[in-house]
Amino acid sequence: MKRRSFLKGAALTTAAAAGGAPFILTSRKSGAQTVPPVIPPSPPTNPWSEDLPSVITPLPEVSLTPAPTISANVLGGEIGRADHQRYLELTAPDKAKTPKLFEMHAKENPFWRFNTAYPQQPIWGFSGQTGDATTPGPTLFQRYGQSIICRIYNDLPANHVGFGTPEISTHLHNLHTPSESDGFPGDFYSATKAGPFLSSPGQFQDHFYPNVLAGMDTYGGIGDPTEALGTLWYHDHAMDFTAPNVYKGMAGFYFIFDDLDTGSESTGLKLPSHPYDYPLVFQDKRFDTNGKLFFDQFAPEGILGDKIAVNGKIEPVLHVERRKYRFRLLNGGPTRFYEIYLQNKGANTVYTYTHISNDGNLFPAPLLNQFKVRLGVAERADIVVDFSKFPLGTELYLVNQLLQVDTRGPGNVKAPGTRLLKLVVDKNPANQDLSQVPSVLRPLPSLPANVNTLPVNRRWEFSRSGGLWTVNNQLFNVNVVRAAIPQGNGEVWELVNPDDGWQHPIHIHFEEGRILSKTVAGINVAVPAHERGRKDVYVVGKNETLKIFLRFRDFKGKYPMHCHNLTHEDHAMMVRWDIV
Ligand SMILES: [Cu+2]
Repeated sequence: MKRRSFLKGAALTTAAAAGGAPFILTSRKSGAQTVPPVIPPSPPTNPWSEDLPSVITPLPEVSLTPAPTISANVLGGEIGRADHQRYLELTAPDKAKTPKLFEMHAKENPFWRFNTAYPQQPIWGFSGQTGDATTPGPTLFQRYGQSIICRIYNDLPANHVGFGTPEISTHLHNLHTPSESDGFPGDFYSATKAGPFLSSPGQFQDHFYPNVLAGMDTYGGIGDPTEALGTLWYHDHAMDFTAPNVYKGMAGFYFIFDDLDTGSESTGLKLPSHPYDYPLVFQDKRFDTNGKLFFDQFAPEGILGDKIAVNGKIEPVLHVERRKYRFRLLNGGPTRFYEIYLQNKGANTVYTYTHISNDGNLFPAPLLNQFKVRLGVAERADIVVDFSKFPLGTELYLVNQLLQVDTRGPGNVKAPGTRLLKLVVDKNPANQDLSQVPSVLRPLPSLPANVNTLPVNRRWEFSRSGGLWTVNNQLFNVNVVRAAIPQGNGEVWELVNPDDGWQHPIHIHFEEGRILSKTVAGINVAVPAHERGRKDVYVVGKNETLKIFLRFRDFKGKYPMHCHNLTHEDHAMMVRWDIV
């Protein structure tokens, strides 16, 4: 809180005194860099000049030295975290088994190229045990019922100059993860600094991801299979600096499979599978006149990117085969909303696809023949595109048709939109495409019979105060528990946006919830089909109130709820709630 009031307060005051010119101040480390009051547009890029890899490489299993321990191995270089909850019980053979081991390094890559028109420049990303950091970082392929330890080293440059902070707290959004491994914003660390709840700094943290399903204690085994997620992502969540750190590149995907969504085209649902199961993250970026990534981490309204990186590249190309693909779309922020269409080269035809999942959760039944999907920050959509209907040589584009001119929220939809990714259908499939999208996917968990008449347990109002962002008129304070929730509770929460200007994609960590009702200016409106399943990001539009149902099962400890507009989150639209 002191850091925020000092740095952000000072920046705002200075900016105001200087006639509104914003400053880039770096966190605790370096001097100020004055920027012009009006940010010029990003310089031109060379579209379609670089290919994305046709096949992604899953993060490999490794051995860890020193071996992982239940209590923090502080002498071995680990941060002073709390003990892993329920570790012995969860890693038993009949639960989630002995953990498989993985290792990642958060570090700088000095030679990243967002586009061939821009110079090589530093990004912050993740690598595996060896190799260069990339953005997005490595994709983890995991399975429910098989726990893992993911050791994350912080190798970021301690003497860094520029936006961002070299302390990290990596959040895996939205695995059913014990609090001490969840990447709580206050649990940031480096070799020399540690957040207020850690007993010491360190070079790495062991994250225990039990890969169990919510409802384990009531359902038994590894939990309720209707609570499975499929598409998750990890990203830095360091308090007050999530926006600049994620903007610098610190994010990646985590796929998780089970007996239904197996990751194989010959078992379970037989959805298109690796290498035809492909992640795509969209991130809005702004570049200065030299083509260097630009951000103002002290502007509480944030920065609207005018270039959209797709997997870390502006206007890249993906070569595909004439068959079905599962694309896992993610809005990686910081600010923009997207509405994604598949369009032909002449920009006069849009094609349909099958929408199978929202926020990583398969629908009970696929939404067929969809033309569009809208994504607020951190929302995910899995879509299946069948390229077999296109002749060899066809060029297609994923486009964004949602206009947005400021950071408040999206405007109208307007064709033809902005091309984000070029898809070239230039190969016949090596093998017959046996994948399918069955008419039944994953059933929804049951809700209490009286869920629609249950009283509202908590009401959260997201608004603006003194130029910053508040929840129930308060800024985030990492020490204040705004809700102490008994473990096992099911609760009804109201998310309220009283403002007619801004839209807030609200993320609640830990368990998936359900939207019970939506009202706009007091009038009940229908919940759209793709929002009727399970969710973990709830876009609260202008003058909107959402009533949601959530459960808080299996683990204890501190978790946050926050706006996932990364700038709002840092300035400080977040609350801490604890399961007790
Ligand atoms: Cu917001």
